[in-house]
Amino acid sequence: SLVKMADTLTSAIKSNIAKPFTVIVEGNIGSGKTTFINHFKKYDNVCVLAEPVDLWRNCAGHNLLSYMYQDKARWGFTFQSYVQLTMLKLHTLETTHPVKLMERSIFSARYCFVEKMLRDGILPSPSGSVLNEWFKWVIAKSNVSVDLIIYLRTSPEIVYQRMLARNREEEKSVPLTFLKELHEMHEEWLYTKTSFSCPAPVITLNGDLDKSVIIDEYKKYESHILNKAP
Ligand code: DCP
Repeated sequence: SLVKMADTLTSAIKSNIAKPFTVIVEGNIGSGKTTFINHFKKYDNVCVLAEPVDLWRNCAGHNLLSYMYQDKARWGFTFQSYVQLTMLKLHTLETTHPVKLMERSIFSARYCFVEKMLRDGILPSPSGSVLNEWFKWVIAKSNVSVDLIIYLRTSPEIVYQRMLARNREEEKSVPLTFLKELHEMHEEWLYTKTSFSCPAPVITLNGDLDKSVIIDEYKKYESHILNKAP
């Protein structure tokens, strides 16, 4: 009947809104996440959520990213607390698109960046605990589920050169050693899988490849990313 058809349609729309096939793109600073994400803007079945860093540069006018790099001990907690909120907003953002493509996630924030600050003693353990309790509550209570992780795997030396070339004001003081350590955080989580659990299967791409050739890499996995794999 017509009523039944309408019901089926409504629930189909609802389930689509509630649960698009969600892909997160991860990798070191300068690994090419933005380039990757931009490639998929041309597909109208994909909701593309790029550049969360722009949000972190403007929290009611405050550039938290800049504060954090200037004084990690003073602003580390504030910054990561805001990152966690912005990521939660993006994870739970409703869309009618069947695929949602996100740059970074609440997971890399916790497992790579907060974890690094904790290990370095930059984030005092009580502050880390507060962030962690928020994180655990969010994971348990909201739908931040992920279906696929694209890991842009890179060499620290290469992303360091890219970071220098990009010349982002806030990142001027970031040394190669930091990128090496952050690389290890990503490796432990997504490659050797020896630190935290992965929220989804991982596809690893060679992020060292130059912009001009990496598009071919994307294409190899396009059907997976668009959830059209046979
Ligand atoms: N950052 C952080 N803590 C987080 C997330 C990011 O300190 N939880 C910092 C690291 C960078 C900046 O924010 O200085 C942006 O990092 P991303 O790796 O998220 O973004 P990029 O623009 O560097 O990615 P890409 O170059 O791969 O497009």
